[in-house]
Amino acid sequence: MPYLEDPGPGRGSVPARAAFTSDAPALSLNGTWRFRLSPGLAAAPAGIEGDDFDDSAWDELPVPSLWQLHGHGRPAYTNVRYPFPVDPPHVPSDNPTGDHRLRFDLPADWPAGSALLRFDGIDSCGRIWLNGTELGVTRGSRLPAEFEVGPLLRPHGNVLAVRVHQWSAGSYLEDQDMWWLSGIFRGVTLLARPDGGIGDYWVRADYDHTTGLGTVQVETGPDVVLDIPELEIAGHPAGEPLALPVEPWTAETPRLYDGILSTVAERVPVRIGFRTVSIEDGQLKVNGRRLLLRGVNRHEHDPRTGRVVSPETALADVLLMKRHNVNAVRTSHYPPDPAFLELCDTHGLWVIDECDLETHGFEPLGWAGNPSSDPIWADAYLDRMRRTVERDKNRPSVILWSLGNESHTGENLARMADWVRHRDPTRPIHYEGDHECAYVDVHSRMYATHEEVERIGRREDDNARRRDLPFVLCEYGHAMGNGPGGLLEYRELFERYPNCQGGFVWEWIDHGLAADEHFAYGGDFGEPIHDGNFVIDGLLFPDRTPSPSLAEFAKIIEPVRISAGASGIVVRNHHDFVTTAHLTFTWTLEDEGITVAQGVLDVPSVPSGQSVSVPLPVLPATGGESWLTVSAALASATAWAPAGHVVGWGQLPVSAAPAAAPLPPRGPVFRTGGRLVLGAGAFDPATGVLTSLGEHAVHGPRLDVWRATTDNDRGTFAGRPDADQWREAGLHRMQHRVIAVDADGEELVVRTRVAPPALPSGLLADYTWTAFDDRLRLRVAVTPDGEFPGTLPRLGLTMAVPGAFGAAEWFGGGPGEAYPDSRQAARIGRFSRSVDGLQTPYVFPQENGNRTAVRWARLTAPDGHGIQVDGDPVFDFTARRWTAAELEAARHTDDLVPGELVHLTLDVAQHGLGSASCGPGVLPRYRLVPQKTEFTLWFRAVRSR
Ligand code: IPT
Repeated sequence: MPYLEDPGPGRGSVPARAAFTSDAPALSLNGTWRFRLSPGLAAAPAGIEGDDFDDSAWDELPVPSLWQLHGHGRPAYTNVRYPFPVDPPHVPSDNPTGDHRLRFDLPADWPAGSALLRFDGIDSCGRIWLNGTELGVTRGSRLPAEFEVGPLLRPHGNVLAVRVHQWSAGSYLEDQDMWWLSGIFRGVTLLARPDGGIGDYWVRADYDHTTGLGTVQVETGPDVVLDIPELEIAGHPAGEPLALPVEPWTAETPRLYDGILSTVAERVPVRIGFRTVSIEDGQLKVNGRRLLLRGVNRHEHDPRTGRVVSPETALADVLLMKRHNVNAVRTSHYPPDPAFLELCDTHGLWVIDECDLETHGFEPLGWAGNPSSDPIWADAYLDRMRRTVERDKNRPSVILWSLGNESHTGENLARMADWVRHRDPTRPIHYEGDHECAYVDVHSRMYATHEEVERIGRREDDNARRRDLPFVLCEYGHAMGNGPGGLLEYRELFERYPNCQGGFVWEWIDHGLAADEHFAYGGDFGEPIHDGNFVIDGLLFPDRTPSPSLAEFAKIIEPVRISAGASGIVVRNHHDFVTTAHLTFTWTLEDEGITVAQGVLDVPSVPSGQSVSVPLPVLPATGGESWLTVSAALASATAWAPAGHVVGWGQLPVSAAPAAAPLPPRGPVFRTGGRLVLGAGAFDPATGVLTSLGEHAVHGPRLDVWRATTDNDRGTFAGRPDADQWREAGLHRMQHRVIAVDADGEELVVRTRVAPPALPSGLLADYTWTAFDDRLRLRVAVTPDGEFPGTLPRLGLTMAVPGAFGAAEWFGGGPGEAYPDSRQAARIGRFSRSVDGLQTPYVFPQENGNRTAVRWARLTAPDGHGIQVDGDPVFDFTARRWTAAELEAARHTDDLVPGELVHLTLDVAQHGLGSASCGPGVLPRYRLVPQKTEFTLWFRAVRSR
């Protein structure tokens, strides 16, 4: 069988073993290689393995890299569909083939004897030669392969040739939702293997929480001894169990003991974490405690290098996760670069380590021909699982093995599970696709609705086996574009039902690729079939700037929750293990958003799962609306954040805004110069629309219910998309009919009907303007007229103001955007941003930037002049340099071109966000159903203080 179409594992490599470093010589072969891309195997040059092959005309390419990101070929994105005919195990003859060559010398002191050439990842299939001899073929892109090369090495002028094919039989097993990219994308290393060295090892370190004793026993070769200086262990025969009092490893307390495994020939540094994973009473536990997984799904992604992720980038991910209260990672959907897992050990993250396996492209075919149940693939499945487990078995952070993703079910998966259970009985098995839970230890679902999670929590599942297993959502909270909404309600379920042990938000980072002035997504490279921006669904933007959803998630999963109680401040500790002794509590009193007093709050140490109530501090009197903010921060620096880093906060209302003294209205309305004038406002007599406020030209406010649809508004997973219903109702093109402009008294009353073309239903909107001192009060009454179906995107006003008003300041919810079902991260305070800084740059432009619960907002020009809007009591607003229609039409961030005006939305309500791009829609309580609504806003021209 031609090797490209061989459904089995690769060939020629040595048995899988743990990833580790030692004091034996090692030579990194990363760097600049020679490279040539051919359109297929037939067109590839012959003899590339030869010493005298002339590659001087070839290009240079860094290794590791993915060649499509270095000007050879183009990236392509599909989610589920294979971009080639489904004809397993065959692949197209037009199979981009990248030949890589490196000439290298050995260091002068390189020892004779055995040496392994290690490839940490080649996508998708590599054929390898050293000094003219073929070593073998790799498959399993995100798994290592090592080849014995000792006898082939020469001191100088070694020639390593690697022929990499974009497509191989293995591609059928690698249909993950991500870019199709090819190359030697992880490190290449030459490792000297001393005689009598340590070929492989497995540090099995358990912790007995009932006795406080750790047990360590190393499965390795003969004559290996273990030293753990910190525990005064020296020269212990590694294979013999050792029990001693230790501090356990948990994601909250990532306690590692440095040790050394040694033989006369080799020393291997090891970091030992003592912990025991178990399933008891239908709950997943570590060291005897139930876990609540506050997790994310992490793909390896860098906007410039794709799945080539540097150690710095891996560290950035871990630090960002830890600083946002994330405690778990699912390595969707392949084992990550090994460096990432070491960071998880060091900094503390629970890991589901997932095998490199997905055959999702068979789903649209009704799973006909799915490799999971076809014996010709059985060895490949087992090989992938074996290489995953052997590589990562020493990582205490790994608490579950996952067989893969979206590969339906079948005998090959069951065999993988059998093998794991036998090889590593210490870690339970996860695989979402085993719906009957026939061969897994954990019940897992993706994107289940709140109702379904609730049923599982109540143990109402009619499948008895499933009912008694711990439950996790391996994917939920699809973070595509603006959203998700509804995370809070999932948290409530995880806290209510002990068997519902949390989940993993889909997903950590947008896979946008850096293009000239924007981030590219599917279709931007001319792919004939693609899935557009479905690859842009992370909590981070592609450049790793947090999107608002990460702040929201961090707030929802905060490990310490602070709230108002009957007799003071309630502090609840939601850590799974630690007390609050490592935290300092401080309070700040703000009067209308200005700090007037602060102090330290004395909070006794709270054990995990418990709460205390502490009295309010003595507070000075305030004149305006005031709030007490209490924060819990790290008392001292950790490896992942500085001292003072806030892990949780809460706000308590202290005093309300004083009631304003009633003022006499300042009518009547008069006509002058073809305008209607009332107080500080001038109006168009025909339309009743405000045209100036003080000295400033404005247009509007007028009723408006449209928003530039979000990915979730357009999402199809929860039935008919809201956006379709809104469009069908014509909400994006409402027309205004002026029924009457009544300017005869103290007030200006404008009656209108706002309705879509071609339809009989509409909204009656009455605007009543009254002038007081320098302010105008606007009362709006909205009444649905006729059968108004479904929901509205938003309900409020739009208004255009001069483009010079580029600075915003507000008192209300902030600092970030918020929507009804995604507003936990918004606190009440006084914030300022430029208008440009109010925008959230979603890679695929859409509604964004809404500030909620706003008491007042001011927009001013550099000279301090501007306007202020006051709520009665509150409103939501956005301010942008383009209209909602322009935002809706944009496809990339740089399509948004600032216009001459600033467009404001001033809303009484917004429809929720939901998660329908891949999950449930907006929960009933957050749906904006049209009904008779009245709201009031105040307007005035200001000069900022
Ligand atoms: C699920 C996949 O497991 C994941 O890889 C990703 O594609 C995600 O959806 C959507 O972004 S698959 C599923 C919802 C059918």
